Amino acid sequence: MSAKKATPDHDHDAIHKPSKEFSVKARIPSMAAYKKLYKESIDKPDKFWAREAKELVWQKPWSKVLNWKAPNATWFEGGKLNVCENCVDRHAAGPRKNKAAIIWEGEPGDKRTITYGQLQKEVCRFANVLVKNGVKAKDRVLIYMPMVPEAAIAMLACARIGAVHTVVFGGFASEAIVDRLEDSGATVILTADGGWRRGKVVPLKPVVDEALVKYKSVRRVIVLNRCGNEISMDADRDAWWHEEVAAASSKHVAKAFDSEHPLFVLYTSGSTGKPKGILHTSGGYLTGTYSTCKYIFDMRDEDVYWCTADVGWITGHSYIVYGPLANGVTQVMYEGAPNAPDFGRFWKMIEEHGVTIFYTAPTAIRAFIKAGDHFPAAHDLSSLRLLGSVGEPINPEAWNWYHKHIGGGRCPIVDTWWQTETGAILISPLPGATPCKAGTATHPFFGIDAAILDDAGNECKPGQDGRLVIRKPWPSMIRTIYGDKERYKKTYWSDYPGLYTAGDGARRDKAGNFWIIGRLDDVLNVSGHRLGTAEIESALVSHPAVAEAAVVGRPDDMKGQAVAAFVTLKGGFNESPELQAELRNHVGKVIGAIAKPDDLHFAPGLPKTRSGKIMRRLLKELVCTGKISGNITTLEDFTVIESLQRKIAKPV
Ligand code: 6R9
Repeated sequence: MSAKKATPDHDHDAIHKPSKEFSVKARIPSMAAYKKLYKESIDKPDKFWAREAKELVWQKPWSKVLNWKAPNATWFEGGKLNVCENCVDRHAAGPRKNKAAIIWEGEPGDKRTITYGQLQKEVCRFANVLVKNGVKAKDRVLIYMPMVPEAAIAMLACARIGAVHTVVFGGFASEAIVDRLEDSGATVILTADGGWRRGKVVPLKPVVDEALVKYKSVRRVIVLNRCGNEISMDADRDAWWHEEVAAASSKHVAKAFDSEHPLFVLYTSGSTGKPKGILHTSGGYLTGTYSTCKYIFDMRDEDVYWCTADVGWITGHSYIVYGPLANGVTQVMYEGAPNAPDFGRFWKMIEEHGVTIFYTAPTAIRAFIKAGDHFPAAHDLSSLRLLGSVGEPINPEAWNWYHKHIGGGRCPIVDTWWQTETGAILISPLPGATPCKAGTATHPFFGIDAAILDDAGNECKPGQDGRLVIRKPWPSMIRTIYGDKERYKKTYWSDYPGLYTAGDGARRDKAGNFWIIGRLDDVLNVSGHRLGTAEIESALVSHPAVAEAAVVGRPDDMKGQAVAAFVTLKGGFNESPELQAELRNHVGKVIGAIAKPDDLHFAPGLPKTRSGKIMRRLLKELVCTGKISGNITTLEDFTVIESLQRKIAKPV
């Protein structure tokens, strides 16, 4: 690297220690307490994880905590549990019966509160519906729904009867459904007529119909009436959710399944090849999501927690459905877009519901910064006590804004690093213990043996870039790529035999903090210098005119790779050759001349996945070939690519 600091200006280097007030009440109140328990969890992982798992309800205890023969792990062998019972019944049977489990808002403003007692009845009814429709343990059920409580109910009902759910984002097109049906062999689909997004109905059932023209093996489609948009129903194949549920009993006995019983398959799209079906199982996954919620979000009975993810993303699985419900917390769930009707929506909801813990993504934070400080300023956000971030490296500009304008300077921010494959958070501050610094996910969670290795497999020195690996198995880890054990081994376990490679580049500082510098496929090599996309993007975003930036490499005869940057501007700033030059120089000042973008394109928007990640591979294709031909089924907004293609053809 040519420079150590991406953004030396402002107070980006400030270290934010947890306040005394937060620490005294926190489960892990100091770094000394973290270090002690971390050491124990690494020296004796069986002891640590057994203690965590014992806080769940097991119908039969395990005989062995871990059976490990890389890359195959069996956690809590011999143990039997029902995941749904742990998330619902055990709360419904106790003092949490009348406590709100889900406080839901639809985008148009409709509201529902579902208590744990009611949730249990709904889940039981739907489990009976699935059974009546011939769904058995291990059968795959595809869920394609909007963010409504029924999406969570559908997932929990599958878990209850041992069926394997595979949730597909409500924003994906029929092609993505066909791919996932073919790969998973699902024969039943749970969907809705449509969902609300940005003031409009996004039709869902018609997309399913389109997919089923190509894929013929689905025998039942159960359709929730959410929006009342016109849809067609196939009398032999399709059934209405409300009619099925009306005829079903609200009593269902939860049978126990093996700890390694498959719980769900969630597809992630790689840059090449067909999407990978990440398989997670029951006992270990639930232990991991339960335990991380308890320590990292410091969840309490009195908390009102809100994670803004979609259930079609792993964050929605682990930190809307399984982790929070296993902890018996009250949570807010929201159907629509953050700017419906305007960018004040989230802050209004936090005020109204008294949200105490808020978990969102850097992409959303950058959109809020662009929209303006007056939106959060118009609301009382004093109920908040803890903030979280996930999905991408959070650039210091966004971190500081989040800390000041949402957290009122008082809330710790947990920058949580993890992946679909890891099932649960692996690297994150603990809010009552860890001194935080903008842009670092800080330290590994208990039981997580994270390291950064060079190409030869040696541990990198502080400041040196390398590959992020995990050296010991953990309970919520991926078990395989569905139907493709070879690809599983090759993708995650072959760079360094026996170690899990995350595919992310990272570096540690002298204090041991982990800094994630982005996907290894995205790292640039400019004249022999490795440059993380995250750093150059951070530097660009630290300029007052820039709302968001994406950086990719393009081949260059002289330098190997040249730096191409795409920049969206904040309101009030205009595209001009002067600003272009100023931004290039700004990167030069912040990082060093080596990182100065060779090309700088102003863009109206950046191509992103529905979960908010910038799709750099599309931008790379664009700067290398002038057009985009790769797979774009996971893209959120297709018009962004069209306008960028026009731009590249005719640069400023
Ligand atoms: C949970 C989730 C995984 C990839 C991961 C990394 C990036 C996620 C991050 C982060 C820096 C963080 N990522 N959290 N990078 N800091 N706090 O996002 O899962 O969709 O599978 O993506 O996201 O590159 O490898 P998934």
